Amino acid sequence: MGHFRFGGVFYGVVDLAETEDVLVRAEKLALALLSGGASAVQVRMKRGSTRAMVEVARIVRRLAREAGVPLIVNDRLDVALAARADGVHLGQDDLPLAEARQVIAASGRSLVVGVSTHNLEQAVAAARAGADYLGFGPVFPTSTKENPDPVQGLDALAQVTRAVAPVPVVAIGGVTPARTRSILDAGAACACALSAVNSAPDVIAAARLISGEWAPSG
Ligand code: 3NM
Repeated sequence: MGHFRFGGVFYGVVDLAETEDVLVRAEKLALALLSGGASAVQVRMKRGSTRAMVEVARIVRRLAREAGVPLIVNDRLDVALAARADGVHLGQDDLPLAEARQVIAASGRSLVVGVSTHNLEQAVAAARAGADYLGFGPVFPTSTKENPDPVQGLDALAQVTRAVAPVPVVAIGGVTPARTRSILDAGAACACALSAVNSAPDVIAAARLISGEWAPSG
């Protein structure tokens, strides 16, 4: 598969930190992110049962399909396949890319595979290994991720986007509407915000502030 193309610049994450009411929360948050113009939605559940993850992914998949945007499942290729997601996003400690590709090939399906990277070396390695897109961060300080890697900054982001082009880079970590322009100027394809959008008083409005920042063409 060639590298992936996002239809816009906001990558939304249905991040479910709690284990209560996940189905209701997932539906509500996914709807808001999609209404706010997300061009991809990821389901991220660090806690909770595998069964709940599959149910959540199915709910979000239905909404994403209606909106015409891809659903990506974080960490778990089995859940992505079971819920017929469009892609999987792998961290540095998850299934390695080559093994993930083998499992996907055996399933007879075609999935987008994104890989989280936290420095230039990891980014170049993931691009060489054939990731469809890269996550890169934390670009700015974040309090959402447990044990985040060292903050990379905009200059490192620009270096990475140049080094891995044309593989699209999704910038993550401390992303806000106000920081989106600088992120896109550094060459990122997408800005991925968790707390700045999902915890905003008006999630749709916060998402729109990011998705409205179209990247320069070319
Ligand atoms: N991954 P917020 S930073 C999930 O560096 C995640 O790869 C990161 O949350 C990475 O937008 C992060 O609230 C958390 O800072 C991003």
